[in-house]
Amino acid sequence: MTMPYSSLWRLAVGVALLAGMMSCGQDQGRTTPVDTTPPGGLPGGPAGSGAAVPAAKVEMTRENRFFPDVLVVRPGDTVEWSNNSDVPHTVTNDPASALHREDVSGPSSAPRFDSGYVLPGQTFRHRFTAVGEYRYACSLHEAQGMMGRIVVAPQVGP
Ligand SMILES: [Cu+2]
Repeated sequence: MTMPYSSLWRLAVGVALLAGMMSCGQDQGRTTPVDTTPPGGLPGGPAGSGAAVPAAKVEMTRENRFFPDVLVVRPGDTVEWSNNSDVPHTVTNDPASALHREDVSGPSSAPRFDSGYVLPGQTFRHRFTAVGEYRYACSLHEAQGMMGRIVVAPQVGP
């Protein structure tokens, strides 16, 4: 009697996949070419539902780079930076903490942010509300060109 069980299992997997595809489809309307969900879904899933689920992710790499270094998001989106290297990095948008104040910028209406040290394996999140361009740097590797940009684009279309 193994046939009924395996058929049921196959059906369950099919339904799960279909549900996953449908939930992705609900997000149409945004043009951001960023899909941070790895194939097969998030192992473990994001902890703490209700907290801002990051709309996009930036990796802090072993090469002392932000990847991607330019990211387009929508107002209200949360971006998560994750340190996937072996050394600390920072996400610095505050000219007071940057090596060169001209390396960082943001809309005048938006408060500046600074992660402080993000240790290997740790993450930092920031929610962007004001439309505009935010330039930031890693204060530890700014001289090596570890800089990035978040562009918060207004919602357009239906
Ligand atoms: Cu760094």
